[in-house]
Amino acid sequence: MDDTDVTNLYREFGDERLPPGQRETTQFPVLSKSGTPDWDPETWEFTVTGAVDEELTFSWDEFRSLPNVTQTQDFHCVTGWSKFDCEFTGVRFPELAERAGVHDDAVHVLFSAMDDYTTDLPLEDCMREEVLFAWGFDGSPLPADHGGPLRVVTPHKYAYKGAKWVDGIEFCTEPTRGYWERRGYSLTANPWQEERYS
Ligand SMILES: Nc1nc2c(c(=O)[nH]1)N[C@H]1C(S)=C(S)[C@@H](COP(=O)(O)O)O[C@H]1N2
Ligand SMILES: [Mo]
Repeated sequence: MDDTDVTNLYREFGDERLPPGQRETTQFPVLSKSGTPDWDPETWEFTVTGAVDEELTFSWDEFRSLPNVTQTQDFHCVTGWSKFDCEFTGVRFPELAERAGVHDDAVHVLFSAMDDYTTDLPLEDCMREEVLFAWGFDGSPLPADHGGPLRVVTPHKYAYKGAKWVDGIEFCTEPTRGYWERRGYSLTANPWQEERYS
């Protein structure tokens, strides 16, 4: 394993790489609340707002020019399947947070997406090397149905914490609730504790 392989992060949370109640699949199923949104690289914008020194806006070209990493990660869906060894390429969450200058009183992050999906996480669960804004999968552009052009991946959480078609993040001084979190899914979503519902 090298430092771009984060598949051993499970050791922080449990004994087994495959979380309890999950089965491994080699497929990559698509789960979306609604259809795959269209996007235009000329008008696409990504915004960083809220409790930051400087609110940021990126065009597609600007976002693609940010420093990026390629990581091998596992992917755990709350509906019970896990896919091992996904290779994602993208921008680390802390990279963006540093550029914006997150205020000391920020505690939570709300991700928003082009299909009006939202999801939320405590800031400390986002400030990790393996939380990526990914535009590449297995050496190719991220497929549109898996969230292309840009999605979040959260290998330490169930995958509903990773917004596909993400186009904005807001740093919040109070906890907030995303689309599935308002509908009964777990706020914390730790797969090794089987935190599926709240
Ligand atoms: N924008 C957006 N992101 C989303 C969703 C969605 O409906 N819209 N579904 C979530 C859920 S419930 C899961 S399990 C994963 C599925 O990702 P996949 O379709 O690439 O397998 O995306 C998550 N991110
Ligand atoms: Mo899901």
